[in-house]
Amino acid sequence: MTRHPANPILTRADVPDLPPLLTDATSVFNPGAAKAGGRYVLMLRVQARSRETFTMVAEGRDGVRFAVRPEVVELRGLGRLRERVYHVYDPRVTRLEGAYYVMFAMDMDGGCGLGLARTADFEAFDFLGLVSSGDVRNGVLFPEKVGGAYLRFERPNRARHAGGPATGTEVWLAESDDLVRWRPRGPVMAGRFHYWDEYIGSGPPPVKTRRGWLHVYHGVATHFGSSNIYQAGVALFDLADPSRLLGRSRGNILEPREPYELCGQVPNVVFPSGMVVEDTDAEGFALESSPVKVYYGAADTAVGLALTTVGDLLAAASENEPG
Ligand code: BMA
Repeated sequence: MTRHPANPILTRADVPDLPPLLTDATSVFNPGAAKAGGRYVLMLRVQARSRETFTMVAEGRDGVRFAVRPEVVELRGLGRLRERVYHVYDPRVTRLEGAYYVMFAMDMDGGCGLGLARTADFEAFDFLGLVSSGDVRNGVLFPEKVGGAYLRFERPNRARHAGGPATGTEVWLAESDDLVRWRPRGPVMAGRFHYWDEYIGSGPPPVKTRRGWLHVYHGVATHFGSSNIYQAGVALFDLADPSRLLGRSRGNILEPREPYELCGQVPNVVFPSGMVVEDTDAEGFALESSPVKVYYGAADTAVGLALTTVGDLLAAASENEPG
């Protein structure tokens, strides 16, 4: 992938003050993305100096320059949840059956869970519930039913970096009839110990192509147990049976190199979370020639934009396994 020359496309300086909640924001990162009615929309993870997390919406016409709306997203109905939610973060946006669904992580007393919200217009958001059990993160909804069921990838948190939060080495596939109650089907992709993606988790939601479900993900390399390196890679899953991994990039396709990726709240991080595919055919398959915009969090501090095409991602996903 190639970095856009305007990177980082959003920094804390772009976040409007909303006193007393938010003044002089600390960081803005890990955005969900969609193209809705000709405009590009980002759902941003904004952190305040109180270390509270807010979700904010940014909009733009060209996918590069964004204006952050001066309001905090309210998830209608979240207050009805019995668990206390400390942080809502890392939203992933999927267009499904004519609406936009946002799946996000929620930090609670018992660990991390997945929450789901629906919006028609990125103005009003309805919270649909806590949609996971156990400690899990990086939930991404498929854009359509497959074999009669709604599907998502998710990443159970069953491992831990030295001194760090719970993380995971496997992406799982889960299915649902109503988007609220989910049944895990099993692991579909594992981390490659010793190489670039030892710990893994989904990035943006999978994209339908004629050759399979194209899926950008993140991999974490532990570097002598000190600084973990977060990178982006790409995998391909079977169209009819997305539990079948068809291919996977041998190396990463984006790694921290620029100062805004190497330095920040959490150094050495590129964290892909939003993806816009420009061109699809009449049946909704992404065209191989289509430009792709990948939005990513840089060092848990700013938002970067990387450019590629569906064809280039497919080529990278057929390189396959080291080790
Ligand atoms: C992961 C997630 C991301 C974050 C990354 C780097 O485990 O929590 O939200 O960007 O760590 O800190």
